[in-house]
Amino acid sequence: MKTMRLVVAGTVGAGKSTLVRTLSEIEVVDTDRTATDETALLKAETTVALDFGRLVLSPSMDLHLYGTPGQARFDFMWDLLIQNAHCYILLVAANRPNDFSYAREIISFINERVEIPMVIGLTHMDCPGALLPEEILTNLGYDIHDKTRPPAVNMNPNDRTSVLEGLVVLMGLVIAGSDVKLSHSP
Ligand SMILES: Nc1nc2c(ncn2[C@@H]2O[C@H](COP(=O)(O)OP(=O)(O)O)[C@@H](O)[C@H]2O)c(=O)[nH]1
Ligand SMILES: [Mg+2]
Repeated sequence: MKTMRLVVAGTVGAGKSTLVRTLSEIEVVDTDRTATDETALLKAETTVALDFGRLVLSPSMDLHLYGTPGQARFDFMWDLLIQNAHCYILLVAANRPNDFSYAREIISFINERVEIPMVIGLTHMDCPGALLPEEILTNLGYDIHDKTRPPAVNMNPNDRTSVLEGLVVLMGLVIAGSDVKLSHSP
């Protein structure tokens, strides 16, 4: 059995834990704890280490999903997870423009360490105040006409179909990247 490891990164409350739960076929192992800092204003629980889920892609391949903690003080976990990842999704909530610069920092953090396929998942597009995809991408530092920039996909992590659409785009990039070597499970 081959294993593909997908990291779900992004800002606090963007939907990382929800995405892992929506996709996973096993009960998710999570490390959500009561939020005690500024995160408590956004939500009661926050991920302190990781969310782990698993999805069988084919008889010979499974997908391991790793949701990262959102807060920068847990960035040692980002490092650990990303060093072993084959690809990643960066989630950003479209209705929280104040978080865009932080999302940009997360992208830089990851891209300084690894060169792996990525997709930008735009969440909360259904919420009041959601910005347009092109506005968000510009704020993340991308030229929207640049054909080499990562694809952006609208997704609601609560909706399995929309998440699978994003996953298909990402898998297309993984397959296109010839140097991706998947690891065999022990
Ligand atoms: N309406 C809506 N709610 C969302 C969307 N994405 C995530 N949420 C909600 O946002 C909240 C925070 O999600 P969570 O997965 O804990 O975020 P995390 O901090 O990135 O792990 C949850 O209540 C989700 O159901 C979206 O696209 N639309
Ligand atoms: Mg979380």
